[in-house]
Amino acid sequence: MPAQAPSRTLITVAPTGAETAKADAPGLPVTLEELVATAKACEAAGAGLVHVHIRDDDARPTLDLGRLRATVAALREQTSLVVQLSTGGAVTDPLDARLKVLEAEPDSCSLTCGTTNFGDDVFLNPWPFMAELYQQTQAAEVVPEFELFDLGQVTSMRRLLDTYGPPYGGHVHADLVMGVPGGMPGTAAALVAAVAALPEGCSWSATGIGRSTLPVALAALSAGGHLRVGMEDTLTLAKGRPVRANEELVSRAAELATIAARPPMTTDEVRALLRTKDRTGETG
Ligand code: KMH
Ligand code: ZN
Repeated sequence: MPAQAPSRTLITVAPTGAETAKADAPGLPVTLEELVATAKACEAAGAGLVHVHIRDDDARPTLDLGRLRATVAALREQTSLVVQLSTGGAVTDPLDARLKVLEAEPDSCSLTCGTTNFGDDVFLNPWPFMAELYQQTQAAEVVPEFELFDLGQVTSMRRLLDTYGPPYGGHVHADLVMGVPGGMPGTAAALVAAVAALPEGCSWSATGIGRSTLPVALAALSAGGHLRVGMEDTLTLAKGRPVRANEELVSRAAELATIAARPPMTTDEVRALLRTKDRTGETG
């Protein structure tokens, strides 16, 4: 069980994801220019970390290494956000392409701790893939964020730590992704159960997909967690009110965190929490 609540809140923005079509959400950032503009606006609104999926010229998800490198470089140049690349990609992405993401040298990467039914699809994360990815994060000095879609995945995260030792930097940070059809529900009860199973000293954030966004954010704040928000997870601000831009979700999260007397962390505070490598001067 993690220790006491932190005094400030890490707000992660996940602006794009791999599942939503631009046609269905016009505010979704799918070009590099849109992504950088979104990242700047979200940083101004209180975000400290950006969780990145990129798209190709037809706005379809891609793991193209050249594009990933250019994205890391542009985000580093134009924002001070911690840059986290998704190694989850899209459900259609092969495992070997997902491993190569680390070659783009992000500050952090996501690392999902188990296979999950994902709506009608399967998000594949077999143990040998997780183990290989984890060891590669250690070698590449990239801080993993353990993505936990279900309670059993907490056990798999602990198995990784027990088998291969601590992550780069020595600090463990997890993110509860709740409310995916096939994963744990986006409820306070599920959140409390997952948090109780986390290792001592571990920091954690939570995000609730779709309708579970607000219940999960409020539960996370009251249980001492950090927040992830963004159009990867949430396309509706309120009933009948689509999200127009990611910064709306970040601003709302920052307000909630401030009401909880745990205002947003600065990007320097996020780096200190996660113990990311100083890559100043690197272009990605
Ligand atoms: N797009 C989902 C299948 C991650 O970024 O690591 C996986 C996902 C998790 O979004
Ligand atoms: Zn993602």
